[in-house]
Amino acid sequence: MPTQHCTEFHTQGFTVVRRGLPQRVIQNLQKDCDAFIDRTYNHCDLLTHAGCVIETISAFGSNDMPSKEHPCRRFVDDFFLERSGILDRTSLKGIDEALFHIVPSLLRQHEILPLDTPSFSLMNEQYIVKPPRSAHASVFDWHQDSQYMNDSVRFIPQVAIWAPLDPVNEDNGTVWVRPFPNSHQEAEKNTSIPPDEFSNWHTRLGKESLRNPCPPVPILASPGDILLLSPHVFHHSLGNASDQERRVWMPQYASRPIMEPSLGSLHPLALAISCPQGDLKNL
Ligand SMILES: O=C(O)CCC(=O)C(=O)O
Ligand SMILES: [Fe+2]
Repeated sequence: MPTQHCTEFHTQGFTVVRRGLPQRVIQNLQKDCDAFIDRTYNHCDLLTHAGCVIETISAFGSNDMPSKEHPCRRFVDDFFLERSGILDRTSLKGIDEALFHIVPSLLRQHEILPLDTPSFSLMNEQYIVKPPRSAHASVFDWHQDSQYMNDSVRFIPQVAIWAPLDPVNEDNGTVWVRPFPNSHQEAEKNTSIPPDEFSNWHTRLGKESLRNPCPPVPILASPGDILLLSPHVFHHSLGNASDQERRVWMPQYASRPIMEPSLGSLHPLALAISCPQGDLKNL
């Protein structure tokens, strides 16, 4: 039997797992995010130059950005070595736990991505930070995450994790998601979908949601909660009208490594780091 999160993800295009990340991991992510925010402001404006997006492996300043073929984009040890310039070892362990154990184990538990592949990978990691009082500027227009990808890679099954590090609501620019249509009919079906049908299924529902849009729902959530988003579901967010920062951690995973289509097997689109197998409890 598919879990409720599995059913929701494959019928609505998203699901929220409440209290999916423990408090101590949240604290490490907040600390890490703050270090990246400082680092970003040292060389550019987060809002006007970076569009509120901090890609963790690229946010080292324009001169020392790791190239596409740098091993930190493919191997977990090199990834953490690169990031160790930002954070102490203990905090990095918390990030490691979240990125490579807690979230992958949750995705396996709820069968969000096909389970038959050993090459389940982290494909990107970013913080989305909306500065205080940026209501008119920190807006994300309606989009599907897959629309930014080349056709040859957008059909690889993927999921975005959107995990707030501050409470999020309509006032501080939370994300609004437009559920796929026909949720009720689709929910009747067996939603543990075969791996090779993931993308066709979600692509079809994404297209249908253009023809027959459902009302969007705001994601009201606290640190620890995790929104799982299909790459084919439409979403947007308004600006941050509050007087506090709105920080979100957003790693993305794929059922296999996603490489730059024109450049071959050594050049990830962003990251292509295989996740360890097994449950957290077995590690
Ligand atoms: O955090 C947000 O407000 C939206 C971010 C988003 O949709 C994205 O980066 O693709
Ligand atoms: Fe998005």
